[in-house]
Parts: sequence; C-alpha cells; structure tokens
Amino acid sequence: MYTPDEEKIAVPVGTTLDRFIKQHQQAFPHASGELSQLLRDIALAAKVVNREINRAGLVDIIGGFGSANVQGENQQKLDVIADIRFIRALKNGGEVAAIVSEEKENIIFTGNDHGKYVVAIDPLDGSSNIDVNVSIGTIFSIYRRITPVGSQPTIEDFLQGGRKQAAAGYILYGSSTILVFATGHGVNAFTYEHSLGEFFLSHKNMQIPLTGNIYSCNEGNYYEFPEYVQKYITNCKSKRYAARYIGSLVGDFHRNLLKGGVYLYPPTKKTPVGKLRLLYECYPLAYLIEQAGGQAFSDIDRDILDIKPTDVHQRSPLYIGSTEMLDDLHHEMRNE
Ligand code: AHM
Ligand code: MG
Repeated sequence: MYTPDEEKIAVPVGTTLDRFIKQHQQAFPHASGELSQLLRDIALAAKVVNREINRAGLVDIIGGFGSANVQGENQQKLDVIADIRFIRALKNGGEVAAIVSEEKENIIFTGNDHGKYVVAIDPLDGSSNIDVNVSIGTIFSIYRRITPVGSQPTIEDFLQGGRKQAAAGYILYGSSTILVFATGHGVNAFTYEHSLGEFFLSHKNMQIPLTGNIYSCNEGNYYEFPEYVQKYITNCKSKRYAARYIGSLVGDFHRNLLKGGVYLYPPTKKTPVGKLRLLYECYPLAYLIEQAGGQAFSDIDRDILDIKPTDVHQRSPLYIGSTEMLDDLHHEMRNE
C-alpha cells in the first residue's frame, strides 16, 4: 500500500484510551463492560474539568466559593465546579450507584440502584494551588458494591478496605494533562491531546524506581513531626537528596512515580491522625504504587491498604513511594 518512507510522513497517533480499554476488557475485574464504561465516564469529566481549569484566569471561576466543605476547609470555585462535573458524569453514566466526595459530607445516591459500583473521589486536590497556576489533580477509587444490586447502597459499600478496590487512579492537570489508572493489572498513563480531544497511551505498565533521591513533605512542619520522620529527613539531607514539594499530592506523587522518591505526610500536632483522607487520597495512590512496585504505609504496621476504615472521610498519615527509601524510613520507625 504505502512504502515505509511514505508511512513515516504520517506519524501514527497511538492507542486511545478507548481502544486500550476495549483491548484490555478481559483483564478488568468481572469483565462485563460496566467498569470500562465507568472509566470512560471519568475520562469525559476529566476533559471537561481540564477545559475549565485551562480557562480559569479568563472567566470568573478563580477564588473562594465563600463556603467550607465537610473538612471545614474553604472551598474554591473550581473545587465546586469539579465536584459537579464528576458527580454529573458518574450519575449520567449509569454504572455508579453512590459516590463519596471530599466536598460532600453525606453519601451521594445517584439513583442508579442497578449500578454495580460505588466511587470515592477527591474531585480537585491541591486546592491551595488552584489560584496560582500550579498543578492540581483528581483522585478516584472504585469499588464493586457488596450490597445487592437493585437496592440502595450503604456506607458498607465504601468501607470495604483498600484491598477491595476494583480500580483506582488520578488525573494530573499539569504541564500536560494525564490520566493514570490501574484495574489490578498494572499501571498505565494516558496523556491528553487537546487538538484531538483524546487521551493517548503514553506510559505503559509503569514501575517506580526501587530507590530515588527525592523526598517530598511540608518541611515547615518539621518540629511537629514524629522523631523517626525527623531522623529520616536528616538522613535524606546528609545523602544530599533533593527536597521537592508542590503541595499537590497528585503532582508530588506523579513525579516520584516517574523519578523515584518518597512522599510523606506524617501526623502533626495540628493533625495528629494525619491530614490526608484515607478513602479518596491514600487508598487509591497506595493501590497504584503497589502495582507499580512501590509501597505505602501509615505507621509501623506498614500497609495502608490493610487499614479497616470506619468513616468515609477519615484521615491517615501517608508514607508512599520507592520501596528501598520506605524501608529506610521503616527502619527509623522500628528503632524509635
Ligand atoms: P486538599 O484536599 O484540601 O487539597 O488537601 C490535600 C493537599 C494535598 O494535595 C497536599 O499534598 C497536601 O494537602 C498539602 O498540605 P500542606 O499544605 O499542609 O502541606
Ligand atoms: Mg484533597
């Protein structure tokens, strides 16, 4: 048909998210198509939110919304917009029976009682970075419900524990927009191509380097950190590691996933149980990191995915990243 030289003129565009999902359908848990559709719904909302974020400076959607969310934190307008967009997409998609959102105190029932899944989501994470053009993200976690399909879901559907996640992922709205997710068979990333309006497979089967030289934490809280974290940070400095902290979990996580590193949000005096939310911040990233060959723990008991949750908005300390770096931190914990 065409010679190899002719073929080279038109560079192939690559694998779209849609084609990838179709090709890997059999590898999805329960493989009946609903989870695939749910991921498509999330991708659609991500495109819309990406559009809103990109024009944020042009229209009046920067700044505070004038209310506080369930955590008592001031909501930004974009927080609210992202919340509406994701919830609407998940409701309209039909596969999700209920949603827990960082922005809403109570479980949101979608009315799709025949949906087989429930979703926990932080629609826009890194709120303090929204107004200043710094990377922000969306984090999501998907469970197959345990209550009978056809009935109204209950809180138990959300409190199954991190190991029961059917899929999890995030969207990073950064120098480019990237959707990263796993369904139990490795972590893949899809970069958004604006002009075509499609996500394309860009990072296949991602693995975090076993070790790295980046540590990410809010060092302003240093004097409030437990002693083992202080010691660990001192070790990082003595090894001349790089301190890199955006203050957007998704951005810090993504960089460390690619380059090797560790992210720490220890308990502090202000937040003795940690700041980050277990269901829609810690669990999904822990699920991804495990499949990418790293680890995540919350205390000496190591594994964050094994924590049995009791509340949909509960918080946890988080240490996540390259295995060998976390082994060093764990060593400091044991010696305390
Ligand atoms: P948010 O959900 O209100 O945006 O809070 C979560 C964010 C994370 O993205 C980030 O890693 C952390 O809070 C930053 O906290 P701090 O400003 O205390 O360092
Ligand atoms: Mg958040």
